[in-house]
Amino acid sequence: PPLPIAYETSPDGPRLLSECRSSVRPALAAAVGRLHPWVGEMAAYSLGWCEAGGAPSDTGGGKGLRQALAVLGARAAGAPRGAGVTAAVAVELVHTFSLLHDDIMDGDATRRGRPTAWKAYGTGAAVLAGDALLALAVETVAGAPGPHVPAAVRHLSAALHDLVLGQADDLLFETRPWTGPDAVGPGEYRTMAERKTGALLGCATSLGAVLAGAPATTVASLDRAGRHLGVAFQVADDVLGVWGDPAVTGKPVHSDLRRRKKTFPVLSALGTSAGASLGRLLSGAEDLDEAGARRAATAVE
Ligand code: GRG
Repeated sequence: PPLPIAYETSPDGPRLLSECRSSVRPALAAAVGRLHPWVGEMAAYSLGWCEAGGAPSDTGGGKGLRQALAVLGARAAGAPRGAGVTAAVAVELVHTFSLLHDDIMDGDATRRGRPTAWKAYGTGAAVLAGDALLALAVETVAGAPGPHVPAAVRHLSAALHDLVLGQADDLLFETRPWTGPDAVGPGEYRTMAERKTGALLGCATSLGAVLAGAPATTVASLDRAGRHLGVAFQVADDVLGVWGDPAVTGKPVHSDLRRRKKTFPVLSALGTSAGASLGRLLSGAEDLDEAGARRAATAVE
């Protein structure tokens, strides 16, 4: 059925992202400014606002997709501008926290073309910075004006639980075999992606509507749209992890294959007639060398 919300399209996605990022930046900077200076520096570093050591710089940070979805989702629901900005700040803080902790869990050395926070500041410090960002996100929603704040805090918390579940699914996938009855299936992959990536995108599109007291059907529609987008986004990310140009992705060529990650293209290929030989190639614990990764990429293709 038609959704009870307005929608807008733009021929210029990057411009829209940049406009939304600029409109959220003062509120995001004010929130980060409330952190302990040392922790705040790590947060600012992770957001691309300074160098390690604190010297100001602007490396651009991330694309700002979640911020833009929050601003536009709130606008689509007819929420006041402030509700969209609050939602954008909260989801960007959660996103930054999740990347900080994810980079530690994965042992990744670079993010957005720079050393990851744990590489620049040490693991303990980066865990702490992530913790502070998560607390700040909840505080941002809890401190918003209006009678719908408790519902918004619950909405954000539900998304955080899904994020944890998605990350848990992803980690547990690593312990599962490549082939046979215990292998990871496409349905499980979808659930994982919807939680790990979709939950926060769904929260982004819908949190401003919750803060503004929009009808439950509007909130559910916006949330569902964000979740679908999250699954599509994760699949696209996985495709880039196999075939992406390192100059664009910032990751080494075949990085996900070399690390034997159970991503969408790989799991799909395992279900085909070439699956058994691909499964044999991927079975093992060590990272694949470049020749092995190239053979795996050909098999996946
Ligand atoms: C909520 C307590 C709690 C834990 C979270 C660490 C973790 C548990 C979950 C990790 C979730 C995660 C890192 C998902 C990956 C999502 C993803 C594809 C991120 C990349 O997003 P982009 O491309 O990044 O929008 P930029 O750099 O543009 O911001």
